[in-house]
Amino acid sequence: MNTAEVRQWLRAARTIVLLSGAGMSAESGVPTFRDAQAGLWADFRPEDLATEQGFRADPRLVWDWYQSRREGVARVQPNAGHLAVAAFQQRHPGRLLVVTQNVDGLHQRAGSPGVLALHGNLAQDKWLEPPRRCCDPARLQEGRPPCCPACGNQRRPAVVWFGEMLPEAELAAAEAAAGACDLMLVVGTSGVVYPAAGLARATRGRVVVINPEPSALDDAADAVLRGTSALLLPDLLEE
Ligand code: BJW
Repeated sequence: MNTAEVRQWLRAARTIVLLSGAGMSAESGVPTFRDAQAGLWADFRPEDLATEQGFRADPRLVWDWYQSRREGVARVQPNAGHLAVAAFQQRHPGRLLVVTQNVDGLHQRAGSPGVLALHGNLAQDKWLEPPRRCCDPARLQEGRPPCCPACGNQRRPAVVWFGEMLPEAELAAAEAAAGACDLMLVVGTSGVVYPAAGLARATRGRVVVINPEPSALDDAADAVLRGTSALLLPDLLEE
């Protein structure tokens, strides 16, 4: 399968969903999760960092890890892949929807409208426990993590950890769009985390995987393009 044929599919597709994962932001300098050497989990077990139990067991460790990622993301910029997607959306309003597992906000910063962020937002916090009357995000006791000075309720990153439900409205909209689209671009994801990965298996349209390495969704693809998102997307989406 070559890029010319995929470009033809893109031209013919009335509705396109782009499902992105951490690899989409790799060329911006954001580490992926599962890269054995440089990945975000290279030195940790995922359940120690990306679960509520992990946070409760060591809130400072998890808070500091997210703070360091926030600082990292604040220093980087959307790459040529993000920008090509946003430019395509501007030229073809309503034709391409971005559904992302990423929490880094780079699609949004590139100018993509209506991004469905399935795993939350790294830049935001929320309460660990349901907020009580005393819990006011404008009046926090500083700390790692900060907390409510009256009851001690802690702030935590507003991301979706393992075992937690995805935001209902975003997931429902993503499922509807995936089910109905003519073409799905699956970009930079290992395809092992559900329900996001299931979107690529539930579409009635063609599936194109863009990834320099094998992924768990290759078997669901009509075409697999072995290359990086910042190189391939500008080429595919130029018209
Ligand atoms: C490039 C590149 C370049 C590199 N260009 N590409 C069905 C079956 C089995 C298990 C489950 C199931 N349904 C649900 C589950 C449980 C669980 C799950 O999926 N577990 C599996 C891992 C086994 N799912 C959940 O718990 C979800 N919740 C849920 O289902 O709720 C209902 C429920 C509740 C209670 C009980 C049961 C069900 C929630 C999942 C939340 C995932 N959260 C994280 C952390 C977010 C916060 C944070 O950022 O810290 O989301 S985990 C992490 O993985 C993060 C990512 O979004 C997600 C996906 O990772 P991604 O993006 O694919 O990154 P990598 O690193 O894996 O891959 C990068 C890829 O890029 C690689 O392929 C590279 O080759 C490639 N690449 N450079 C293009 N330049």
